[in-house]
Amino acid sequence: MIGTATPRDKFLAEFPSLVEELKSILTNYGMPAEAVSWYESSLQHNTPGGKLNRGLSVVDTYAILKGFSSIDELSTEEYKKLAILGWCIELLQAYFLVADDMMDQSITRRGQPCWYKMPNVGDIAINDAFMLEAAIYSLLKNHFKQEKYYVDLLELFHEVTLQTELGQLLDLITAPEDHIDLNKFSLAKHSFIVRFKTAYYSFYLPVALAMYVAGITDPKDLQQARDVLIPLGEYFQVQDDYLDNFGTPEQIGKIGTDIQDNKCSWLINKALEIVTPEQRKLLDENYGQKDATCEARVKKLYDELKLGDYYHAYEEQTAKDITALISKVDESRGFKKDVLTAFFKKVYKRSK
Ligand code: DMA
Ligand code: MG
Ligand code: MG
Ligand code: MG
Repeated sequence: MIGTATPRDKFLAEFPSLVEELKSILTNYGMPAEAVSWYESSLQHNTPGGKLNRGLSVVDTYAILKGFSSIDELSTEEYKKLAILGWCIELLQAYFLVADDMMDQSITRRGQPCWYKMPNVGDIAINDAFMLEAAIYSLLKNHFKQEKYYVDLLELFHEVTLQTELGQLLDLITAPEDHIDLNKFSLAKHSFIVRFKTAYYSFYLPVALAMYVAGITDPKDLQQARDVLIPLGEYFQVQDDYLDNFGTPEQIGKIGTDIQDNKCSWLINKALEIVTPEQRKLLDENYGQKDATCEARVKKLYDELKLGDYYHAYEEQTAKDITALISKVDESRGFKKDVLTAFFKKVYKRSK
């Protein structure tokens, strides 16, 4: 029923026609039906099915910038444009996640097997990841080529893609599998990694895209958005690190791998700050080992250290800091604090 459709349903309803549009690009190249069908499976498995927060935020941000009280005030044509940009972020996310799950050797994602773990997929997932990224630029060309901000959109996607890849690079080389050295970690290094691997594409990108469409593009306003959204994205990845250990697979749709993967997670960094020498020895011997017994020892120590309490204190302090940052935003050129408050509310105290 249209009357009771949620914003998520409305956004999801735009996806099938984008899949058809993307398939038709392959068909027009004369690709065999088998390949078109493979591409469709990859798009369907990897793109919808998450929380869709990033995609939905493009639409929400635009509505707030326009002074609308609900997304229903957008015209049909306006809604479609914003939703396509939202789906472009979800495709970018799909591209990163397919690769991330291979690199992190994860098992499940969004309550299903990771794409590379699906029957007959395996390493073909590498090429599928590239094709998910390529889909972004096909959609942008088809729907935005006529807009004066087309090049801005392209540059923005290219820049945040590089930033994310830089974050992923640091995430991976800080977590070598064969050489465990917890001295390489620090909360400062963690902050740098997560701002790059998560905050730019998940938080700055959706807002910046909506700003370009709304025509609110003074560099000072883009900077104001970035100054709040990057710390907010850092907080979001700290939540992800917390949930990797303290969330259940049913809750988060994935099985945590950070301890076995030797990741420079917020939890290990907090633990390293407060451990006794004996506890440090336990971490040196068990962190980063591909072994469930070693992992269980680390998890038990995390409980004994009451890392959950430290996390909740961090969360309260961060909420105050971000609220203070938002209150300082200058709205004189048309940017709106509500964009930032709305985004903050979506992630504050999240449990999935
Ligand atoms: C997420 O890092 C970053 C990107 C760019 C996918 P992660 O490996 O902690 O994510 P997840 O916990 O979802 O695998
Ligand atoms: Mg991962
Ligand atoms: Mg990762
Ligand atoms: Mg994680």
